[in-house]
Amino acid sequence: QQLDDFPENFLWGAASAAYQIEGAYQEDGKGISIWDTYAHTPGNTYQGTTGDVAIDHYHHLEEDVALMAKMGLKAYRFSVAWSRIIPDGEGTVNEAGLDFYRRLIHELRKNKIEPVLTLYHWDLPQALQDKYAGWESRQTIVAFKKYCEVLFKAFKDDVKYWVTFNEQNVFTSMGYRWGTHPPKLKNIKKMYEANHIINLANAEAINLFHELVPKGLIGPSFGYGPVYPLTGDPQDVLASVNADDFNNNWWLDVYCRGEYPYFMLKQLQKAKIAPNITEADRKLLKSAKPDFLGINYYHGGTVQTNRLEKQAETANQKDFSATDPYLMQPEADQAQSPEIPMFNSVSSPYLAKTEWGWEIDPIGFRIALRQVYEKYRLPIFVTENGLGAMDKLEDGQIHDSYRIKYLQEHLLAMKEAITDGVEMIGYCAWSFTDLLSWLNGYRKRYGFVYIDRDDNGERTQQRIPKDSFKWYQKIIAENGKQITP
Ligand code: GCO
Repeated sequence: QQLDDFPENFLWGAASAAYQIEGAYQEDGKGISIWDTYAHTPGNTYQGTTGDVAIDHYHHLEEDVALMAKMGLKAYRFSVAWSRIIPDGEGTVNEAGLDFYRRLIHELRKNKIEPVLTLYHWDLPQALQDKYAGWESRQTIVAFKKYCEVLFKAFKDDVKYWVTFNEQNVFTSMGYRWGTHPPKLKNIKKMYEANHIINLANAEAINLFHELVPKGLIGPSFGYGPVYPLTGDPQDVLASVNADDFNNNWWLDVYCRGEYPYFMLKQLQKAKIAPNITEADRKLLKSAKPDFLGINYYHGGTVQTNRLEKQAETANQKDFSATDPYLMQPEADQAQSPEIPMFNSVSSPYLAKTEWGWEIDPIGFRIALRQVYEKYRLPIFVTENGLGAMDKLEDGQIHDSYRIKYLQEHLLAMKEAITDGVEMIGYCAWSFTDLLSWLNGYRKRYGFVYIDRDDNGERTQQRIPKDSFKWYQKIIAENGKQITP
């Protein structure tokens, strides 16, 4: 088919997150976050890597933005570290913390790069965790609202695009279901409760934003993947319907429709693990409407029925990687709550995988964009998509043709989705520079810009544009006209 052009003002961007790049974890009055504490605890991260220094973006701000300008980026998505702004989460505002982001936003604007500000990318101030058990308490909503108000007021004239929560589905599943992120719990009742509290915080932030920043646009970023049944057996299809609720609708329906998905809520209530939802909560959730939906896309998932005889037939397909947060791994829930109807995650027989065992599925990207737009009819901002790989320096360069191929295929799928009719604001590749992977240190790299540092030390922190840098530069310059070579 003849593909439509990208919209004229399409925001070609790249993304990052504070903890993964900034470093300077105790500088200029910053407080400690739950990620500082978690990474400092032996055994929690790959070879004990921490964000203490990360890629030292805090001290390379001008240099990093100059590289973005050189690339021609139209948008840059970053997150603000709450503990720089309010070190204990709820008390005094730290002007020096605000100044850092002021400088960043100023540099971006000067270079005609649209800032896209994420309010929460997982680094909760430790004090709120200690005092209130973090997202298990409604006190944290009060603190979050205050933090948001500070940022809305400070940046309302300079930042148009705002993201509330990054991948609520991922950080709550890792933190409360699998115990691989802070607060390192395996307690699904608490997971659903924390999610409800975060949903309320999300709604409060959106409503406050619309009051204080009427010209801006705000929405959450969700880690979305389509769900495929392994076969056309109605048992597997039913499993995929359950998995879609469990993985996607549970969050997206609340964000976009202001209510929980009906069947799943009933199931959780029966299993006595549903959150405590008051009438006032329902009203609040209904009242908050995001202006766009942020989608982070890496891959979807394939499921089959959890009937035992069916499972035995395909046992060899259950070889998925333990470090993949986008995979449905319902065993933890089943063990704790056998009543909930479930499914089993299996590898797709149709898809190749990355070095990290993540399925490569560009058609799934088109499907994802179509599904989400069909259901919620909100403009979509792709806030993350990219390939994690073990890049190797060769004669001072990175020849990442595999990344170019991956991105090419995904951009083409996105272009097809636009031609299908999906309304899109922009696309932020993950990530601009290499950065600290939460659990994989510097082995797993995503950037257009290589950073000379590794898991054992800081090295030079030199910035080296990869081959993919030039490739993306050209895509942007031509507004995506020639995606295939
Ligand atoms: C990693 C992850 C992250 C995420 C990002 C999610 O390796 O640590 O892949 O980089 O993609 O933080 O928003």
